[in-house]
Amino acid sequence: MQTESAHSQSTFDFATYLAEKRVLIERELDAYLISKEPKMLWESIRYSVLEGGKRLRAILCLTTGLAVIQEKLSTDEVVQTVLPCACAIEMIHAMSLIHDDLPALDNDDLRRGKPTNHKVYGEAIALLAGDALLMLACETLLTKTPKLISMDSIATVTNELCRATGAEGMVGGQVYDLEFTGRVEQLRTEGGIASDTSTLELIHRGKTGALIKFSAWSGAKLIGASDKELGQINKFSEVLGLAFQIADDLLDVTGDVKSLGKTPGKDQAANKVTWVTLFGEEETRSRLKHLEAEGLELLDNLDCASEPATALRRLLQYAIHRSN
Ligand code: GRG
Repeated sequence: MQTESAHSQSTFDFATYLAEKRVLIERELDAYLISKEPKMLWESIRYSVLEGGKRLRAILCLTTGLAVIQEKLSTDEVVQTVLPCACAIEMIHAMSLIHDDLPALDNDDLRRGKPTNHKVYGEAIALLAGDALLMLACETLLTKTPKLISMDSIATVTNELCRATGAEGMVGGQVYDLEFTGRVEQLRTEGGIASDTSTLELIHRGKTGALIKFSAWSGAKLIGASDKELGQINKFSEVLGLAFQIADDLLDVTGDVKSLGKTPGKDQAANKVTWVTLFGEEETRSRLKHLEAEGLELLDNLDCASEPATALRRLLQYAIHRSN
């Protein structure tokens, strides 16, 4: 195991790292999603995929790919190998936001500082754009991943993407979220399942955690990480995914519409089960602090290249301390 040097931490320019990776990802997404017929469908797809977003999941995927120590590929070759997968992840993420914002679910008018997809294109097109993106993500991973990666490995990664997105992952988590909505008071007073936070973790692991875990795992897997390395990355990304969602819950009460780009206070208004609605702000902040320490410790024990190790540290801290 290699502990990252203080020197590489202090000289690492995280803002530039994020900006450069975002440009790469957005350029690639733009090329994959060239507008065709029917025009309205493609406009709707491009609106939600290309206009805004932190690209955290895609950057995580590229970073774990770069973190794998191997001799065969240059940095650029690693990035080109993992980029289709990173873009597929952004497609799945964008579709989940489109569907999440629909009146049948969260009924939001604002996303990334702009009207939500269904407000611009109507509910039917928004629904269909999401459906198309699901399939486009699989197609991208299967057809754009460079041929130097075996079809077996690509199939394994595609299968995991399907699992992370479907009933065992994001969709399942969203259903738990719906099931517990409106039951904050009941869970608070009855304790039971909520008293050991397992309700929250059940929701978060699926709704948000599964795609974040996949993002970290897939980058490393495509570059040939060992089972041991993948196990370590999985442990780290479980902490990251949970911390990311808890920070999101906190932002719902502390953020403002301008920096969030969406309407704050919606969790409380909808009586959603979140860390903040169940345990309050102070307890939520304390949980985040613990998760940050746990995540950083896991990274200390990760055997990986020095700059990506620093990037992973900063990604964890960014996920926790972000303002949007
Ligand atoms: C997958 C078929 C299928 C349906 C989706 C709607 C739904 C089922 C799941 C909801 C998933 C969801 C929207 C979870 C919330 C995750 C979350 C905190 C999103 C915000 O992510 P950021 O902050 O967004 O990374 P940006 O805008 O930066 O990309």
